[in-house]
Amino acid sequence: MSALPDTAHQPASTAFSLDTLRALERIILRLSAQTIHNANHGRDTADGLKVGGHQASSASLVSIMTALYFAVLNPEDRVAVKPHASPVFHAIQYLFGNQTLDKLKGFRAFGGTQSYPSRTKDVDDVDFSTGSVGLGVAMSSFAALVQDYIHAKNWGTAWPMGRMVALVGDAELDEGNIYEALIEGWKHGLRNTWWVVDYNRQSLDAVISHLLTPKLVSTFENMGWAVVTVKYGKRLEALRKKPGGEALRQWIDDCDNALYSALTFEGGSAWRRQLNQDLKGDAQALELIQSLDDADLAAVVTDLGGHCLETLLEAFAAAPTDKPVCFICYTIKGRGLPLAGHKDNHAGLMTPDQMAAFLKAQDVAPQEAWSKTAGSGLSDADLEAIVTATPFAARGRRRLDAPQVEVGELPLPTIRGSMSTQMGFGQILAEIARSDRELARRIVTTSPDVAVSTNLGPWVNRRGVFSRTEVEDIFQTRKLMSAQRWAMGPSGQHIELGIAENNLFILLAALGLSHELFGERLLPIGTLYDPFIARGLDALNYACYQDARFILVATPSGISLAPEGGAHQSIGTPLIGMAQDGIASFEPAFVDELAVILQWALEYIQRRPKTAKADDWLHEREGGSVYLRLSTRPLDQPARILSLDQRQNIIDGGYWLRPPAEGASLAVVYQGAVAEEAASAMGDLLQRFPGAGLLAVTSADRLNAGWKAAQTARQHGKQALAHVEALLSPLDRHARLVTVLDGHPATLAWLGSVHGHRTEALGVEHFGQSGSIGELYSHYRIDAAAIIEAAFASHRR
Ligand SMILES: Cc1ncc(C[n+]2csc(CCOP(=O)(O)OP(=O)(O)O)c2C)c(N)n1
Ligand SMILES: [Mg+2]
Repeated sequence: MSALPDTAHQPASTAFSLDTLRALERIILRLSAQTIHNANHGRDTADGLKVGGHQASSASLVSIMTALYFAVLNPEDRVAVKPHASPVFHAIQYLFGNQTLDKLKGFRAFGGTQSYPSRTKDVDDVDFSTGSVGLGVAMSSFAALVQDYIHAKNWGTAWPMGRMVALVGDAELDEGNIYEALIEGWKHGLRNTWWVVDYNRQSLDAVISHLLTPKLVSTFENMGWAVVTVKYGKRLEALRKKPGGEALRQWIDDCDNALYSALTFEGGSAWRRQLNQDLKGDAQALELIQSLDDADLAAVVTDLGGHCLETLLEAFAAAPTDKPVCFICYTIKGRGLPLAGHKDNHAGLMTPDQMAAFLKAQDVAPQEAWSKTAGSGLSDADLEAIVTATPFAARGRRRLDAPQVEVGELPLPTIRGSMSTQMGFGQILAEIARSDRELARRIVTTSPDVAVSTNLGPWVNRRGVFSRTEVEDIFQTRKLMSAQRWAMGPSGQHIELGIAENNLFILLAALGLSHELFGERLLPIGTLYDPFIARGLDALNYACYQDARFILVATPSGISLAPEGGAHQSIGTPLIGMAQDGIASFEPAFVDELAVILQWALEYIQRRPKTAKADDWLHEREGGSVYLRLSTRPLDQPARILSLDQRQNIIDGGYWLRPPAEGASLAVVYQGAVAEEAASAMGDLLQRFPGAGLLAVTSADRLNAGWKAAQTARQHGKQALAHVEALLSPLDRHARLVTVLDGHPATLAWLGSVHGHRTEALGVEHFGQSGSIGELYSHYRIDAAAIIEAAFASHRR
């Protein structure tokens, strides 16, 4: 067994007094409420749309975030902030000096702070983007796994191990992807992960059932987590010790969440009425209630652990370090605001009158609403000293980087005879695995239980499966015949996941940000079946939104998997590949094309954003992720050596397999596995349409993007010619196009708009039937006969 790397450091401990932290808490609550208030009442929005923002959800997390950022977190800790607490995060960043007042004033406006923390669009120190609830939570645990991966390789020594933290809304825990991540985390011995639940027992629509709590606790414990319940604050604890206090505490424990919320909203006199009535048999309790005035009574019965800095600090400091920890922190949604406790407060906004009263109560003059210190008792110099002494703020903005790994020429397998792109992919990766290059060391593969069936087997055999501890392959040790050698250990370079595509994409997001989070470059390659992209689509979008960099290999695809069955056929994925921002999609037909694309992709995923200025909210993307739609259908491989020009054309999205004569009246355009049908139809069509061309499209996405870019440039008065415009230029003005692919016909149908060529678009619109390739291609009309018929039909129009 190899030595385990250290776990994350103990929570930071600052010398700040509780009074100082309380002062910060006041400031942060006010700034977050003011940010939202200003966006809704202080700006002219012109279009009449509500701006929104979540004052109550933000207030709910203020104490927890104050404690964490000013007293607990270290710079190496990374945080996924509950999306609708974005204003709290930005207020803290503003105090740290990482955020400008202008951008706070521009909350939810063009170029301002984002509605939900964004790595790419916010200029301050966002660790993980959030927005689609549940995904940021899972991201924290996969980031912890990636951190373990890096340290198991003895990399990352310049940056200490940190704790991956998620600030979780309690209703967010309804998202299924969280439980997929919990199970996967358990399998991988997850650690260095904290999920801090903002347990306000309110969702967007309603107050939730209190019966959920024990279920949550047992679920987490069952998955190997420690659960720390932070229920009562110090004032409530102190009250308990007084005569009658225990009865009062018991009443609170038994109180229905909805009633507790309603009373919190109503305030002191309502509490008194209710308690006097419910505890009327208990003289001591009644006396205790009597001894408190309305304000004190309301304050003490709502003194929940999630708002008591002292209790929070103790809980964070005492948390176990050998396992992941879930803190269930009882909170009040809207705490400290007139919205507190109301069941409809999710999107509730303070009125201008309420805001004015709130500022007044905070001892803040209207013109001081944006002040960093007003009403807190702290001076500017105090604040400066506090920020300087805050461990988390010590290293400024924590966006790391890592050198790019040289890709060079990929070692290639012998490509001859008949081969599918999926087979080719496996063999190319196997060649890389055999090489002793840095490139091979930095590649990490992952798959949701389809490593073998997507042809990752040879790579895994050579490079091993990752596990923090050595696990022998019993079949291997017992010398039982098996094609797979699945020895597991810290040096392994394949992370095997259970069947959960959400987890695949979130792990790819974490692996693909490793250089920025942990200062170590990884080249992640994830494989799955093409139709199941849809299962994890939101998580894929999430990964792209954060500009994580990875290669996605999706195979088998389309109806070309034939007998494998209708339920596994994919139609819409080429359109997903085109429409998804941040990922360039390709569908090569031949293995030599695939090799060119893969080599380019390994470089493309490492490109840095063009401008890395501090206020670069436009985040001009350079490079991105890559999606390869591959096939299990074997095709005869062309015997050729690709020229530099051809290689470039393959990357740009297409090339003439048979160039058209000048003024040709027909072009057949194909993408992917139907290359054979297109070529065969071409043979027949040439007799009727001499000079017709055969265009191989390797990336409809890149062709389309290039066309759009050229159009935009021309709209700006610049000169531009897109690759697709140049490709189609030899054709006659009245030429016809027949496009064909094993996927939705709209993928290529737009080609007719480039120069105004009439187009017959063949493709697959319906699915669900198993069969042989011949039967299915004929049934769905993507075979040679259909191409020929379309060519003739188009000329009759
Ligand atoms: C995937 C997804 N579905 C729906 C939403 C809309 N939404 C935003 S917050 C929220 C409820 C959040 O409740 P909770 O997590 O308890 O947070 P709280 O505001 O109570 O702190 C919903 C449904 C979303 N952001 N993401
Ligand atoms: Mg909630």
